[in-house]
Amino acid sequence: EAGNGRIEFENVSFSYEGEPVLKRITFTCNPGDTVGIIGSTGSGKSSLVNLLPRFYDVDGGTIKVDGQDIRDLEPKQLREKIAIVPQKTTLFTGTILENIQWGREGATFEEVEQAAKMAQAHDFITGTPDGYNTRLGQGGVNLSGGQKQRVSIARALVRNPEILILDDSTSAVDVATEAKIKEALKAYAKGLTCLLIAQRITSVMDADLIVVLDQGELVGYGTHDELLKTCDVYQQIYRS
Ligand code: DUT
Repeated sequence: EAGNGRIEFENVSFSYEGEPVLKRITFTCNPGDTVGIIGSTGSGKSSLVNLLPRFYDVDGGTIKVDGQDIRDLEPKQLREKIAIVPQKTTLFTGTILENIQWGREGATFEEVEQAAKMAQAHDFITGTPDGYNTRLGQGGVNLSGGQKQRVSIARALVRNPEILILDDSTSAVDVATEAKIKEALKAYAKGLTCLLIAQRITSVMDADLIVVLDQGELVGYGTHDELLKTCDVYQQIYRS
């Protein structure tokens, strides 16, 4: 019954230095679900997702992945299950291919291409002078913000995770392309649980579940339609 990519937060509390940033957060993501996370700046969205790869550990409560407390997983197991595209993503001086392979150097060209297609990066990559062998950075090509974000998503996908975390990773991508990325993630054969932090409400409206954070508290948890009826904070975000 513990399927692949199930996430359970149980009464999770967290603080950096004293000041509580997350307060008794409880929610569950089912395998294959896309879960949107929304809330004003500083509400704790990044902190919440950064607990999953154990960039930080909880002060109280438990986070389980596929039924196991993440503190009981080997770092290697955790890295195989979870891929995160951080808010500030970094591409290095090297080819686009090398940048996508980073973290899984053994990935074949076909795997890289498949990941790039899902991330809606393949078309602009093949439009650059040397395609996947185009060099980025110093002495090479500079990509736009949205293109960099898509290469970063491809880099996460090539690792074949069960859980993909996108921390504001489509903020510079246009709405139509973002929709295509989300479609591709949904269609992914193996199933992929996706946590999607976004500023735009349109980015999360169609998610299976939306988590609404406000000053470190979970103030809403449901679908768009449910939250419009039940969650003041969500209504405010929707109207603004
Ligand atoms: N915070 C720290 N240290 C850090 C990161 C964040 O003290 O290294 C604080 C800032 C804020 C709270 O934690 O008061 C939550 O920050 P977080 O970045 O998790 O919030 P967010 O909802 O992701 O904000 P944004 O939408 O601006 O990214």
